[in-house]
Amino acid sequence: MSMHSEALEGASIEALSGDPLLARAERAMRRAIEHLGQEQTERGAWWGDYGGPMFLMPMLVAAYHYAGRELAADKRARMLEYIANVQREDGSVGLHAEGAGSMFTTALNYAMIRLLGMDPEHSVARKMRRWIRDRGGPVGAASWGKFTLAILGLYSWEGLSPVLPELWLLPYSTPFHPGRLWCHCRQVYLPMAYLYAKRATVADSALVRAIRDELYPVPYGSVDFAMHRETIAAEDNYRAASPALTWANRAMVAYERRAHRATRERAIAAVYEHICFEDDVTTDIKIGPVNAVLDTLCHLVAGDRARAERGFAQLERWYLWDGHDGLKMQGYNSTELWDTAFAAQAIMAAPASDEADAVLASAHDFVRDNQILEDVPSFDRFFRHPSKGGWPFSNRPHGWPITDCTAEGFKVAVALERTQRAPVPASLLRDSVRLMLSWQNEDGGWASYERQRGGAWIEALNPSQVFGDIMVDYSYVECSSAVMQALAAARRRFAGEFDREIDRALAGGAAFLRKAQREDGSFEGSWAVCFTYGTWFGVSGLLAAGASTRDPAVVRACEFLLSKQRTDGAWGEHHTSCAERRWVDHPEGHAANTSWALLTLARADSGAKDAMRRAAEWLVDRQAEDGAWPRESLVGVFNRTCMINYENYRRYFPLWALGEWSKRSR
Ligand code: LAN
Repeated sequence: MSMHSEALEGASIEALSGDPLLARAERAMRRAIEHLGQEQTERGAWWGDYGGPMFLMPMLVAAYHYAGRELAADKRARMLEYIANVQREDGSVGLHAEGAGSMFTTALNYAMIRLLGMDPEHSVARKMRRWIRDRGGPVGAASWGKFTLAILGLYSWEGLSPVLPELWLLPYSTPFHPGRLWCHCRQVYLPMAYLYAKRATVADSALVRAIRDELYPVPYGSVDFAMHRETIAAEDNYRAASPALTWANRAMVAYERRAHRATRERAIAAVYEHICFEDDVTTDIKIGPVNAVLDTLCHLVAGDRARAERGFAQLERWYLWDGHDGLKMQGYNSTELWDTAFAAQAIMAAPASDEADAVLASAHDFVRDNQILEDVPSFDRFFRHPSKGGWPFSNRPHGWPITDCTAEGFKVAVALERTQRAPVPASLLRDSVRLMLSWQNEDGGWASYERQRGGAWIEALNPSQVFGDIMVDYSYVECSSAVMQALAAARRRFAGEFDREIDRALAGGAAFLRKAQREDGSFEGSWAVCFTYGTWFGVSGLLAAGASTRDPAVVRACEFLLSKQRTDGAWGEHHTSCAERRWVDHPEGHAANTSWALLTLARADSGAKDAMRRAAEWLVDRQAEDGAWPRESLVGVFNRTCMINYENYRRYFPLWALGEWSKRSR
């Protein structure tokens, strides 16, 4: 479209509304949709850089090294470029790309750059090495770091707390049975138990011996590793060991000395069966990046070359991403369903156009074609919940359904049902409703993948040191709210069919959200930074359950947001909000934070018209030439401490917020 006609159209809107800001917002939305159209993949999806965590790629490179596999030279070079880009001034590497240095990730990335062929005298290597050695070396790394180094022959298995495969032989009634753990935790410790039991270690080599000498400030042979099981660098100690964990670790060390051979063999076989099952139900993609690597290593150890091959093929196909700052390993196999469901809803909130309709039609088809159609076989024997009717975070080949992804997929499927030639069949929508109902927890909320199966007390046994809240699948504000919004849509769509069940579920959900609201009116988010994100979900969930915009909980939430607005109209929250669990100002306004706050105020019909206008104006001013918003600091998070990049949030959340705000301001 020429500048001239754009100006003319803008003028006509301005004339209609008499409000130049609304006209500018409308133009911004049109450009944002155009940009989204250009970014949409052939399959109708959006998919973006999902890097951030800095412990993933070293694990991948360790697996390549173990297998004696070479990564292509151009890939190796781009990986090294990435590390040079995220290395901190002081030489360290953070747990995530923007975090302060940790021994866990600095030691692992040092091993990685050396395995990738970087010269030890390269300035990147020299600075990193100095940081590690000045702090006593890898004996202070968090447990997953020591574990990976042990596989590489850069740490001794003696220096680890055991990861016992025998736990998988316990009856499910045991309160800490692995089947009760959060699926991501369970799927990480599953292959770890196998690799630990096998003490799987790469063959000794001159390179390994050289890296040992470089990493440790004292001769490697002189380190008494058994003395360092509980050693932890201050930088890595987010969750200090509880007395219960210390006791459990010591008990396991004692057990390990006397482990009964036949039982150990039985346990290894049971664990390996679960690992193969995970291959089979995820098209070898696996639930997440850590078990994608570790399971593949297990197949190498087991000598199943075919499974190992398939594992490597899927790792390269799905988990590697060549991004703006280098080649990295992603936190999931893709972000497609999540991004597509949000982008579609953002576009639907904006003024309609032919271009928007075309983009929506193919987005719809992607959502339709990536719903999960079947439960996994013998799901209960493998501690899986039913899957039929759910949606995953990424795509159907991955296959694990998630509560809030199901909710967002369902919302899009229903919203577009009447306008599409081949919508999701009603029977599959019903399956989805039943699945969402089946996921509700006793506390009224919804967790991420499954119902909560174990008590929160198990968190005292969290062995990771660097992550918070990984042991069981807790109810989350975001997941609960998303499902509640979807159930409210289902109640309208299937009037009369599920009314009683849905009403009961919504009442429980609302009770959970009210309890989760903090003194200051905010809701804490768990999967993005932090209180703007959580409050958007908290308020949207309450409204979906029928709360009025005058409800004191809604009003208090808005007051909280207004108290955090910056003088320039934006909101900006620093990622340390998540670890510290209190609001921490970001030095700058952030487009995603601002969008979530504006969406909340608009939906809550807040009287703060001027505050909303200033937020909208900030967003409009901030839009970049290409129709997106500029890349800002990382805004995704998991387990309180680790940031992750949602590249597309800057493409659709501002659009969504401007859409909902302007609709209500006309
Ligand atoms: C994800 C990605 C998706 C995300 C949302 C759907 C956005 C969220 O609303 C619910 C939680 C979920 C499913 C989620 C949980 C934690 C994950 C799986 C990740 C952030 C992607 C990577 C992360 C995983 C745990 C990384 C491996 C590290 C461990 C501590 C096991």
